[in-house]
Amino acid sequence: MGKTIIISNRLPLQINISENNKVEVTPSVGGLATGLKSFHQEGDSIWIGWTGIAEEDIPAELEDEVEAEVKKQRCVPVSLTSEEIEKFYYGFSNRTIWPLFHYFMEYTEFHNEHWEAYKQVNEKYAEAVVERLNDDDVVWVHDYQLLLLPDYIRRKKPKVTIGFFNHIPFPSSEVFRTLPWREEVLKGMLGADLIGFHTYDYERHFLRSVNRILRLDINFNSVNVGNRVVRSDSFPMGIDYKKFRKAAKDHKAQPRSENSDIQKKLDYHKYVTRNTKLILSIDRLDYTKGIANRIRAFGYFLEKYPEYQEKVRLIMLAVPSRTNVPQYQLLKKEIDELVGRINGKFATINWTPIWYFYRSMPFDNLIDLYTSSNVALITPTRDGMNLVAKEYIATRTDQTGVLILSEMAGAAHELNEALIINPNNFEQIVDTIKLALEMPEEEQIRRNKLLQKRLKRYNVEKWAKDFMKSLDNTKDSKKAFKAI
Ligand code: ADQ
Repeated sequence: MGKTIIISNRLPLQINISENNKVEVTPSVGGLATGLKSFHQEGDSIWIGWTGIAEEDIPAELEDEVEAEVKKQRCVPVSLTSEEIEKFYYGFSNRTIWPLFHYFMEYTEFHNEHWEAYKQVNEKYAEAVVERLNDDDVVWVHDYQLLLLPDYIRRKKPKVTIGFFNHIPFPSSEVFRTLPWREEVLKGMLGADLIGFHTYDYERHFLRSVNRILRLDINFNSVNVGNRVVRSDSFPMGIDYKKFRKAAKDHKAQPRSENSDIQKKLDYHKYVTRNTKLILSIDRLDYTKGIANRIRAFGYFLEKYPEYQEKVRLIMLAVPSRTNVPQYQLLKKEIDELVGRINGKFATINWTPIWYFYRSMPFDNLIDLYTSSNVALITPTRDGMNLVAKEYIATRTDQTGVLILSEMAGAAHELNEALIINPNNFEQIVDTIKLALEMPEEEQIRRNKLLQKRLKRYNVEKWAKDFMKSLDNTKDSKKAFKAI
C-alpha cells in the first residue's frame, strides 16, 4: 500500500509575510483543518493545498523559504493568483456552492466566469496531485471547493483509488437542481470510488440528485458509472477527543499566563462576577451559523425573564471569515449593531450583557472559554456537522455544562442528550436558555456522561479510519464488478 494524498483547498497552515519581510506560519482555523490535522500528523500522508496567500504576495526571494516551511509539515503548496482566489474561492466556492448547499438561495450567484475559474483551479489541483501520485497511493479529496477534482484525477489516472468527503450539507435535489452546472458537478464527484457525508440525509440528497439529474440508477448506496461502481456513505466526523480532554485538564491544573483581553475578561468573570452565569457562542462569522438571531434571542431572553439581568452574560467569539464577500461584511455590520443595541439597552454599571470578540484566538483561550462557560449556545440555520459543539462537551472534565444545539447541525443527529432547538423558534430558544441555566447539576452530568462516552469512541481517528477502510473495501468490489 502506498501513501495517502490528502487534498483540500487550504493547507492546515497559513503563510503570511510580515512587514519586515519574514515568513510567518500559523495554523489554519476551521473544522476541516482541525479535524484532519491529527490524521495527517500520525500517518504516512502528504497534504496538497493552498497556503492562504496569493502567488503575487510572496516575494521572489522568499519563495524557497515558504516552500521549505510548508514541506516541514509534509505539505505541498498549490499556488493561486489573486484573480483565481477572487473567482474560484470567493466567487464560485463561496458565492455559489456555499450558500446553495446551505439553502441560502437568495445569496447564491451564478456567474459563468466564476465557474470557468472553478474548473481551471480544480484542474490545477489535479495536476499537482498527479505529479506526486503512484498507482498504489490512495487519494482523499476534501470539500466543496474541489467537487470536480475526483473526476479530473480519474481521467489522468483511471485506476487510482479516490475518496471524496463533503464537509458541508448536500442539499435536497430540489435546491441542487437550480445550479446551472449541476451535471458537471455530480460527474466531478462521481470520479471518486467512495463519497462520504456527515449524515445519512446528505447522502440521500446526493443520491437522489444523481438519480434525477443524471438518470443513473441507485442501488441502495451505490451507483454504476460506466464500468465503475461508486459508493456513498455517511461518516459523522469526530474530534480529537484526547487532545481537548488533556488540554482542559492541563488548563485546570495550571491556567496559562497570557495577558490577552479575552483572558482579562475571563479572569474578571472568574474572580469578580463569578455568580454570573456564562453562555458561550463561538463560530466563524458566517450567515449559516445563525449568529444574528442568537443575539436577538439573547436580548429577548433578558426581556422575557428580567430576573436574569445581571445574572447571565453571553460571551461571543466570531472568527473573521471570507471578509471579501459582501454578505459577510453586511453580517459583521449587523452583528456590531445588534450587540451595541442590546448592551446599550440592558447594561448597568457592573454588568455588560454581551462580551463580543471579533478575532481568531490561541488554542489556550479557546479551552479557557469552553471550560469557563455554563452553557454553549450553538444555533446554526444549517451546518454540515459543527465541531465546536463536540469540543465543548469534550472539555467538560467535571461533566457539568449544558449544550443547546440547533437541529439543523449535523452534530444534532449524534448528540441526542443536548437540548435540541429549532433556530427559527425564538420562544423555544429563550425557554431552553432558561432550562439550561436552571438544569440541576446531576442532570447535566447524566447527559454529558453519555455524550462524552460517544465522542470518545467516535473520535476523529475513528472517523478517518472508517472512511479509509471503506475506501479500501471499494477495491474488492471493483475487482468483483470487473469479474461479472
Ligand atoms: P466550520 O464551518 O469551520 O467547518 P466547525 O465544525 O464548528 O465549523 O469548526 C470550527 C473549528 O474552528 C473548530 O474546530 C474550532 O475549535 C475552531 N475554532 C473556532 N473558533 C476559533 C478561534 N477563534 N480560534 C481558533 N480556533 C477556532 C466546516 C463545516 C462544519 C463541519 C466542519 C468539519 O462548516 O459543519 O463540522 O467543516 O467537517
